[in-house]
Amino acid sequence: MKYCKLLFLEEIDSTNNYAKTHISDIDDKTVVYTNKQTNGRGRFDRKWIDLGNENLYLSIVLKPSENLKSTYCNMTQYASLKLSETFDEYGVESFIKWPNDILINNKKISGILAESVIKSGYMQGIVLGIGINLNSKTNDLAKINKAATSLNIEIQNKVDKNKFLDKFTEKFFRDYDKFLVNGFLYIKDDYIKKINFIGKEITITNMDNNITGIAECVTDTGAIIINNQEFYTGDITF
Ligand code: BT5
Repeated sequence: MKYCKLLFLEEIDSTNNYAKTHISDIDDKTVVYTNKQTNGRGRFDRKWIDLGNENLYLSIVLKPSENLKSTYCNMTQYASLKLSETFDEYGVESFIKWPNDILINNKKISGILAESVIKSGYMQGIVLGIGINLNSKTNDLAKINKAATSLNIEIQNKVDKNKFLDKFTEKFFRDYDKFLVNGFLYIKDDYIKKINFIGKEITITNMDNNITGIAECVTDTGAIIINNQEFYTGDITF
């Protein structure tokens, strides 16, 4: 693994919690991962369900310099593109459900939780938490409150977890420095190919507000335009 450092924990409440608490002791470009996550989190205090130790639960710790902070808000988009490109290598077509899910056959296979760590008004870094279903049982997936899938089911074969981690981290870090400097524009064309709702009517839910309209485009800074308004966060349905 030449692209990043790895920090393995056998069991932890949440790799994001661990990375945030210990951020001062963790180097830039470190991937914290675990076999068992007892209290995995999604956005807005939702849960990320642990489906066993053959799946991936990881947090990438990033500490870019102050002058590159404007790219922070596009980090989830960058990670989702690199994840989707990793799935390509397994011969399955995946889509990015903006802003933070990866879907295969309309079922969620991966989710991303990006959190900034700010101490005394100073940004210490960003923790990109990612859950990826690699080897899960259909029965366990059925217990999740939304349609979910796992790579072993899609390719009808067991997935080597370490190989997947290797492929993903290589993809993520190979382009990361260029992405930091150039921002969303650097990935815009590739990103747009991986989303499937431009030109369709979508509803975006943002802080309990629903806005419905045609998703017009993605801007050079990664926002979605609906009804002439820019959105960087929210949940979409279409
Ligand atoms: C996310 O939130 O999708 C972000 C999930 C991030 C999880 C990783 S695991 C490593 C790191 N440490 C953490 O504590 N978290 C990160 P959100 O968009 O809010 O989606 C949450 C929803 O996804 C839940 O309410 C369920 O509907 C669904 N879900 C939960 N577990 C799932 C799973 N294993 N597979 C597919 N869908 C799941």
